[in-house]
Parts: sequence; structure tokens; C-alpha cells
Amino acid sequence: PVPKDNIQGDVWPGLPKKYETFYFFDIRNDKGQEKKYEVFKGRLKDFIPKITTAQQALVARNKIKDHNGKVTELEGDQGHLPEAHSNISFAQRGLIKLGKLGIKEISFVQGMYTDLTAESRDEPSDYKQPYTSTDGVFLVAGSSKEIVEAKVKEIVALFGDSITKQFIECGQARPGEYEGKEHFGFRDLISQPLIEGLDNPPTGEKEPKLVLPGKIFVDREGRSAPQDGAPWAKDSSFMVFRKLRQNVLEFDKFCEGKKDEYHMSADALAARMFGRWKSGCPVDLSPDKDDKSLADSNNFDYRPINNQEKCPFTAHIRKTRPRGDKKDDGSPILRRGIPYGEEVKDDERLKQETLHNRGLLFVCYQGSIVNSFLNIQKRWCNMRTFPPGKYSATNNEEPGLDPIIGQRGPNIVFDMSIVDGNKQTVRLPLETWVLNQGGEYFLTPSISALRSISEV
Ligand code: N7H
Repeated sequence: PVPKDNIQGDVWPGLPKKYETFYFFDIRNDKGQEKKYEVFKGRLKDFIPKITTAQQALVARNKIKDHNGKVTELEGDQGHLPEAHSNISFAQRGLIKLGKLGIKEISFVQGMYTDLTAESRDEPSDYKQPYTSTDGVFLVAGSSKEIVEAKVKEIVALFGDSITKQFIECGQARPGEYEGKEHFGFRDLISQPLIEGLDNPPTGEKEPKLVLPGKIFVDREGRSAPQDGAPWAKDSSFMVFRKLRQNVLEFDKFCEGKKDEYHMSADALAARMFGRWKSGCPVDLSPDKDDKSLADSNNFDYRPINNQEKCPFTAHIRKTRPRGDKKDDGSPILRRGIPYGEEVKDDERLKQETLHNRGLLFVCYQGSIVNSFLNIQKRWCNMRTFPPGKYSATNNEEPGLDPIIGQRGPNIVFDMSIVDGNKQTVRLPLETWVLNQGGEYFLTPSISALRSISEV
């Protein structure tokens, strides 16, 4: 199995985080020496022991400290250790500077911006930050803004003039009762793939299955990308970062505006677009009302799969993980995102219009970006015909796009098929509520890969 002390903690099991800063940096030449980066490598060597590994993150997630410093061990993953945790990732241009070549994963090699093809439907003008010149990113997560900021300062001092800050992005858990929910109000990060050798087999699932480690980690069993050229990268993982703006007021207004026409409550319509109710309760198990006792459930697979009376074929969670719709639902991603931006303000409520930027700092890890993230976004969410085999079924029409993250393209109708409150199969025209603001592909090296990178 993948050794827990050889992988960074945000990949698995995920860092405990109420607040998180992404510090994007550029690696600088050694003084007066073109294309020499020995100073940076030396600092990296000193930084490696400060990284929170999977082993340490596991402990941190299960502990909580009270204000007297007393530590209580907790069951499950509810613990937030009041400390900050750091991880580091590199873009391809950072690895080139450091002389680490050989990774063949094509999307990573090109970078997210260059990867903008007609098919991906991103717009170059969406990219609000200079991601195209980013060499790497420090990811610092912790229980408060102050603790995280102090940790960032420490890292910046350690790396000194071997890096230049490019820009930062900050995320934070929503306050009070909304903690664990994203800005549309839905509980997020309930369903994650479980990995052979790291996780226990899932219980309470229709078809309990563990994912082979190669789907998440480089050069492991079940690997899904060509990795022969970079033996140094074993146990690393590819990280996708995307800043996704959410127009919450417009989403709510849309659901309110359509509820009568579709003969269901605004909440029920929203739940059908996600595939879960706001609590997390799957629509497939409870189509008519939010049942909080089912909030954590993964015990559903959309069967009978040619029927979408309960959960639409294109509901966000059905598009992104088709479960019973596909024999091998295998584009697993470990999602580690966090909301950014402030709570909806009074001036926005009054105007029913989004006036302040808020959304999700989307992060996911996988063994191949092409086979996981990009496959989900391009071939599943953006394709009207996915999930396959539904055309000739009861509704006799194409499922449509993912209502949450499907990207509208030229000459492509942005709508979805849905069974309304009168049990009629009808089309629901969609608007764009999630806007890509840019991002980048990174490699989150294993500890052994970091040692290899830091070698002079
Ligand atoms: Fe999605 N949301 O927070 O409202 N997502 N997501 N996602 N998503 C899921 O089942 C959301 C995005 C996946 O295993 C839930 O854990 C929002 C991208 C996958 O059944 C909710 C945005 C991609 C799953 C959201 C966003 C994915 C999933 C239900 C953008 C990949 C698991 C909670 C702003 C390309 C499916 C849960 C499964 C679930 C939200 C983006 C993928 C509530 C708002 C870009 C694989």
C-alpha cells in the first residue's frame, strides 16, 4: 500500500480546515545566476519536515484542543486541531526550472490555460489571475485565519528571496449552521472514493468498492496515466485548482421563478439539479422531502437506471459519478475544496443580484487529470448525451448538461431533462450560475519525490 508517511495530507485523508490560504509563487534564480535554483532547493529541503503528511493529518483530524490546550480524541473526522498544516505543489513550469522532467500526463504538461480547447469551453478571458506564470503553490490550512496567516509568514520567511509571491486565494468554512455547506446552501464533500490500502471498505453502499491506489497516486497499481518517464514521482498525485464563482442570488431566483411551472417547491427543484437535498439527503432515496436522517447516505445507485422520476439523469452528482448508470464509474477524484467570499449581503438580497464575488476554491486530486477531472468535466458534464443509453428510454430525449457545472458552448442548448411534479418529462432551460475564474494543474509530490526535487 501507499505509505502514509510518504504522501501529503491534503491528498488523503484531507487536511482539517476552517480557513485555507493558497499562496501562489514563482521560483527565483540564484542571485546573479541565470537558470540556477539551488537556493530554492536548499530551502525546500528544510521545508519537507514541516509538511503535514497523511499520517499526521490522520491524527490531526481525530483530535481537538480546547482553549486550555487539553486534547480530546474524537471519533470520525469532526476534529479541528487548532494548528496550521502546510502542503506544497508544483506546476509543470516549476518542475522544469528544478530540472524534474519526464511526466507525460499531457494536460499537466500543457497547463490549464493552454489546455483550453474548443471542447473544454473555458474562455481565456475568464482567467482573472496570472496562473500561467505560477511555478507552485503553498496550501496552508487550519482552524483560524490568524493561525493560517502566521504559518504563511513562517513559510515565506523560510523560503526568503528564493520565491516571489504572485497572488493568494483564501477560503473559509461558512459560519455557524452553514459550516460544511457551500454557498448555494448544500452540504458538500459527503461522497469520496475510498482507496485500497488506505481506507476501510465502504459500508452502507449498494456496491461497496475500493478504488485502486493508481487512480489517485502516480505509479501505483491500477495506474491510469503514462508515468514511465518520471520514476522519481512515485506516490505523487495531480492536483486541479479552480476558482469557481457562484451566483447564489440568481440560482435562488431561478428556482423560485420556476417552481410553479414545474409543480414542485423551489427547494425540490434545486435538489433535483444537485441530486441531493441541502442536508445531503439523496433525492434517489427521498424524492419528495429532505430527510436529515439520510444526510450521509451513499446507499443508492439510481436503479432502475432508465428511470429519472426520482433523480434526473443530469443531476450534478449523477453526472459526476454515475454509479449504476455505468459499469465502471471510474473517474475518481478526491475533492478538497473550500468556499471563498463573504456571506450573501443585504444589498444583494434586496436587488436579488450577486454583487460580491463568492464561490468555491475547487481542489481535487487524482492519478490522471485527463482520465478523472477532465473526463468528468468535458465528457460527462458538458455532453448532452451522458449518461449513455438514455435516449431511447422513457423520456425519449437527451439528458442534457450538468445544471451546476455544465459549460454552455456555441450551438449547444443549455438545458436538462427532468420529471416535473405532475410526473411529466419536460425540459428545464438552464442559466450559468457557476463561472470559472481560472486555475491551474499541479503535481502534489510525495515526500520521496520532494526529496528528489530538492537534490542539488
Ligand atoms: Fe461537485 N456543491 O457544493 O454544491 N458537488 N460541486 N463538482 N461533485 C457534489 O455527494 C458543487 C464540481 C463532484 O460521489 C455535491 O459529496 C459546486 C466540479 C463529484 O455521488 C455538492 C460546484 C466537479 C461529486 C456539490 C461543484 C465536481 C460531487 C454533493 C462548483 C468535477 C460526488 C455532495 C461551484 C469536475 C458525486 C457529495 C458522488 C458532489 C457542489 C463543482 C464533482 C453539493 C457548488 C468542478 C465527483
